[in-house]
Amino acid sequence: MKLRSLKLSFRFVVPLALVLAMFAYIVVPLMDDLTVRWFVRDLEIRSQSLANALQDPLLEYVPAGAKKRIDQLFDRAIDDERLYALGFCDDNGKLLYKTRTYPDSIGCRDGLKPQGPNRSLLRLPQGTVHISERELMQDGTLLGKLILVHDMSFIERRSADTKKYAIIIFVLLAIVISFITVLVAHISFLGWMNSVKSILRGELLPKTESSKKEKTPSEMQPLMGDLQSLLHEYRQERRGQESPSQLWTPDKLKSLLQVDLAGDQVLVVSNREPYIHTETPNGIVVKRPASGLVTAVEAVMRACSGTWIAHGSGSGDRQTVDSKDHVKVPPKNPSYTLRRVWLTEQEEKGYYYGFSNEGLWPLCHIAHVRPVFRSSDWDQYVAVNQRFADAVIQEASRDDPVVLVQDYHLALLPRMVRDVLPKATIITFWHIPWPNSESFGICPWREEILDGLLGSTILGFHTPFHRKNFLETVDRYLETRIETEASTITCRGELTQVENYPISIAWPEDDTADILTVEESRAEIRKRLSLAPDQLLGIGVDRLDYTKGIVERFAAVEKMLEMHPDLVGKFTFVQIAAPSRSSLEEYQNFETRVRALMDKINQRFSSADYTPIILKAEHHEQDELTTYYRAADVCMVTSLHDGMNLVAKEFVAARTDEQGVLILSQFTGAARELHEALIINPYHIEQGADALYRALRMPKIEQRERMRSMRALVKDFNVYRWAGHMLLDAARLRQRERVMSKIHSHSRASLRRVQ
Ligand code: GDG
Repeated sequence: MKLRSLKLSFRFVVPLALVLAMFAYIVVPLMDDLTVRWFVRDLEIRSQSLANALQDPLLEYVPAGAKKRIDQLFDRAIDDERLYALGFCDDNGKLLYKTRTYPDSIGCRDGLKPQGPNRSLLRLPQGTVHISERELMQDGTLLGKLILVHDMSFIERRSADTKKYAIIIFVLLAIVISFITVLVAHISFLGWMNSVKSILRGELLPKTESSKKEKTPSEMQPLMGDLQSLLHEYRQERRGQESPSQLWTPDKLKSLLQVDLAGDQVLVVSNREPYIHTETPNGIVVKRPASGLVTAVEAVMRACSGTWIAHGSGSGDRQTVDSKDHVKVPPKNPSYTLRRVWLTEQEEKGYYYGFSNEGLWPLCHIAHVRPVFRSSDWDQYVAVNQRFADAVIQEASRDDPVVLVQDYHLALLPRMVRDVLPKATIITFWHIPWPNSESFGICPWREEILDGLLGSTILGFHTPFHRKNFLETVDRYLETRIETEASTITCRGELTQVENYPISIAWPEDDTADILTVEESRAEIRKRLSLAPDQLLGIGVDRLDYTKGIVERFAAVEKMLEMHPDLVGKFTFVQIAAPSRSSLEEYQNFETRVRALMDKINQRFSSADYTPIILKAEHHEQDELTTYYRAADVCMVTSLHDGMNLVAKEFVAARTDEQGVLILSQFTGAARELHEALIINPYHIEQGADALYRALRMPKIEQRERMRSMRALVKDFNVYRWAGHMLLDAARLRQRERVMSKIHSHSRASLRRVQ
């Protein structure tokens, strides 16, 4: 405290001292010089008038040699206290008459050199004097010259006094100004602090855009937006961290639905269905597709029943539904209804492969693949969104269902449903990143997409960054009212709450008896791949997609083997790559690149019984994936851009032994939560290689510390919490809407009574 005030006074005193010094050494001498010049000019005028007055008597007395009269004349003249002495020299330069006071050294001024800026000044032992002379002429002949000597000491005295007073006045002024400045600064600071406090307490939060300017002090307005969004993020994070010890479970989610959304109908709508029935020579088989969305939402649906509306994409799908296109799932333990929507090949091509995956997918991911937009794809996208919206409306057994809309395939659906079911609570979750407003501007139908999404009651993203990008995009392209602090957008008179809800996975329940333990998994996978029991194993699990950084991952493996040849033969990397969107050329090219790089690396390092990279480009069952996660020493998630990435969380959840290292791309949403992973930039190949080596050499104790911490986080922040928070927010909004509509109908009734 003392040090701070010392610093403050130092900051204050030093500039003041500098200003004073400048004043004393520059301003005061200048003032002094100016004053002297003024006085000298005065004295010269004065000397002229005196000489004029003395001229006539002298012209009379000098030729007459009247010394006495001249002495009297001179003595009378020097009665004036400032005129110090008078002298008269003849035309030969001889001093004829002088007063007693006349300094001998002046004589007739021959050989005298006056000093200073004013050549009329002369410094004598008795003080500085001013000398002026006047030639006396008679009938055109020079009679002599009159020398007038003025005392300058009074000027020096005055100058010294002026200096003194000027410095005193300046010091006083400086103190007064400083005091006023400090006072004003203090008062402004207090005012500013009070404004900040009011904002933090929510007192200055505007209810409407126009009141924003009225209420907020002008100096606070530039800060308002930043403070509000910081506050929002802080509240969000705090809400996310509230009582993490209270574990969110399927039961808790169920009771939330019963209590807070009592009796409300839950409908999920997504493109991808959670179960695909496929015809095979051995009959129809059912599979869970490789999709992060399905992984997350399926867990929620198991907990809350309801109906899931999705595209029936399997060859055996039609055979397995009833007359209403319904089928009960999961097949082993049915707990909710799957309603299938049928699409023609042309519709699927335009809406799914075209607009969604050649347009929106690359548009939203920074993976340097150019989006392609075609009008014909857009037409299909609009038509198919309408098809799904119709299915939602058909499945709705009441006018206010809770509709959970999933992902970028169905951006127009919220508005379509809202138009028919205005009371529905529509929660839309965008599973992929949202780009910045400039990038999004590339989409030729950007306004339509934004308007479609704003039909939602709640719109969710994984991270605050994506949420912010969305708000900025809407701000740029649509006429709406945006409340940054509350994170709401009002469009066409309806409010959309935009939030970040980081998605997660279902924390594995205890009844996993049929899944292999870590020890069994290690042995099983090594045996299956013909590896030595102590072989170091790395794993990657992804859809075969260019956003997942598979090429960069392989390059990092290659670099690591190159830098650490001792690990050649001892380390194997297994890439599980579920086929995805393989009818698109971009995906086919990507697979070719992946395979070519793998072949190159394998050729470079393999031997008779060693292959560094094994690619399993096929679909795997979830339990199999868990076995791989458990068998691995390191899991590499190197996405170039990813909304969240659930593989990272699944690996952590599978490691009941608290061992294994996660390498995680900084460009995933998961990197915001799993800080104990080795976070890398996947574009930096050496960094990836170093992380891989470090992971393979990491002491068990460090692995445990990191894994334990990540497991605690994923356990607490599981998918039930994700869904729970969205549904709780929806319940709150529904409650508010019900109260408001009651108030409106009461006030309408009273109005009618009055009329
Ligand atoms: C999107 C966003 C976001 C993989 N292979 C198989 C298989 N998988 C499963 C994994 C995991 C899921 O697929 C992949 O999830 P990701 O999150 O990694 O990625 P996306 O599919 O791109 O998901 C993503 C996610 O939505 C959720 O919001 O995290 O950012 O891009 O669960 O285990 N599953 C099966 N067989 C496989 O061969 N059954």
